[in-house]
Parts: sequence; C-alpha cells; structure tokens
Amino acid sequence: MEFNNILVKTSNSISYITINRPKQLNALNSETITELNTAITYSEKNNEVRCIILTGGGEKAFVAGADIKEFAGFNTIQGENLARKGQEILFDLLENCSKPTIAAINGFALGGGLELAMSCHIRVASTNAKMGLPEVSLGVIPGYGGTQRLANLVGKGKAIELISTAGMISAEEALQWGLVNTTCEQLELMSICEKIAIKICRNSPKAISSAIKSVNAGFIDGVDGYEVEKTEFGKCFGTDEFIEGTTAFLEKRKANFN
Ligand code: DAK
Repeated sequence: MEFNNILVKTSNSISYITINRPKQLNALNSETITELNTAITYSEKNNEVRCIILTGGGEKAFVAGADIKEFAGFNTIQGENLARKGQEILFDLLENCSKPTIAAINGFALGGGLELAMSCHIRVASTNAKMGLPEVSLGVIPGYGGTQRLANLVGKGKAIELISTAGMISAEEALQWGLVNTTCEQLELMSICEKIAIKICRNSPKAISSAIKSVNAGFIDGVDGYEVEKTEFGKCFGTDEFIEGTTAFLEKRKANFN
C-alpha cells in the first residue's frame, strides 16, 4: 500500500500507523483521514495483526488538529458533511475496531488530534504532550465526536471547562483527569505501548473483540450493554479459542491463540 501522509508497518502482530506530516504538526487533512481509514480497515482484516498503535511523526506532535487551512472556507453544509463523513470513516471506525487500538500521544494532541486519540481504546502520553480541544477559539466546536467522548472519559464539568476555555492540559493533568491511561518519558513511549500490545497479543482475539463490543455498547443510547455482554459471552462458548483457552488451562500450559 502506498500512502502520502502516513507510514504503516506490521511487526510481531502489531500494526504501527504513523501520521507523517511533521512539518504541519501532523494536522489531519482529508487525504490523511482517507489513508488512515484504508490502513485501519486493512489492519483490522489482516489476521496477522492483533493490536494497532497509532502515533505522530516527529517529536513535537501527535496531531495538532484538523488541517485549519482545509476547512477555513467551509460553509454550514460542507462542515456538517465533513463531520459526518470523518466521524464514520475514521473516528467511529477506530472506536469500533475489533482489535485494541493504542494512541501513543507523543506531543500536541489538539482538536481533531485529541478526538483521534479519544477514539482509540487506550491512550499513553509522553510527558511533553499537551492536550486540548481549542475549536471554540476558531469559532467552531469539536466536530469529530470530541464533545461526547471527552465528557464520557472525564465527566461533563471538566469536558465543558476544557472545551469552553480552549485550554491545554499537560500529560500529568490528563492522567489525573482519567483522559490517558498512563504517562511516560518520550523516549519510552513506544516501548510502553508495545508492552501493553504484547500482553494483548497473548490473549484470545475473538474474546477481546467481544469485550470491546460489549464495553462500547454501554455508551450507545438505547442499547443495554448488559444484554450485549450476555450475548457476546454466549458466543465465546462457540469459538475454537474458548476450547483452546480452557484446554490449555486444564493441561497446565499456555494457551496458543495463533
Ligand atoms: N492545521 C494546519 N496547520 C497547522 C495546524 C493545524 N491544525 N497546527 C499547526 N500547523 C502548522 C502551522 O501552520 C505551521 O506551518 P508553517 O507556518 O510552518 O507552514 C507548522 O504547523 C508549525 O506550527 P507552529 O509554527 O504554529 O508551531 P508552534 O510550536 O509555534 O505552535 C501549536 C504549536 C500546536 C501551539 C500551534 O501550531 C497551534 O496552535 N496549532 C493549531 C492548534 C489548533 O487550533 N488546532 C486545530 C483545533 S480545531 C471539522 C471537524 C473537526 C474540526 C474542524 C472541522 N469539520 C467536520 C468540518 C476540528 C478542528 C480542530 O481540530
């Protein structure tokens, strides 16, 4: 696969996707969004991949937002259309991905960049990272799910504070707020993400997929997450991985889910 704005490699069952526009602080333009859609869809379908790590190229930014140059001239219809399309082909795709996705936040994660990180299942931030949703300073609101996902992650009060002040918080504050899972020095960022990914890769991919679906269900209006959990739990009993997992336990050996 040839891309202009992202780098993709797979190694030891981990797909590494790097947004690679460091001169523009990895700002998300529509071509990058489309390329990310292709790479994530491919990684999800590829049986070799068990986990996806998403990061930004260079040392300064994860993603400093949607590309302001691109949407500056939009009207109301174009704005709404872009929000709908972008949410569907990238942000919802990531959130509903059947394989765990980890955002390695290596610097600025602003606007669409923080929305991208919040669409991932797990977030690890390096200590130099700065996070915020500064859209209201540009006269718009977060349009890629940020108002919803931030409030889900940190609560309504902190979400409205961060959005309406257009402020930025440090990695340490983000950890206190529950916005990121953990923090580390920038040099350790990829190895910390890989440690998490390696643990994930040892477990049943089908069970993990069911768990992600069940957790996500609890955040969908009108859907009973407990019901989804029961159904997904039942489905696990019909998988080869359930047989392997339980047999391995009884035989006192490690399960092999390859
Ligand atoms: N878009 C385009 N270019 C960007 C950019 C961005 N978001 N962020 C940085 N750049 C570019 C700068 O223009 C500069 O390019 P040159 O001038 O060198 O050509 C280069 O990256 C380096 O940036 P700086 O020189 O500004 O670097 P500094 O270290 O001085 O400052 C900064 C770093 C992150 C504080 C600063 O770059 C900054 O404030 N960037 C903008 C942050 C921001 O406001 N991001 C956008 C948030 S709003 C929508 C859906 C969603 C959205 C919009 C529409 N629709 C559905 C329509 C979401 C909007 C957002 O994300």
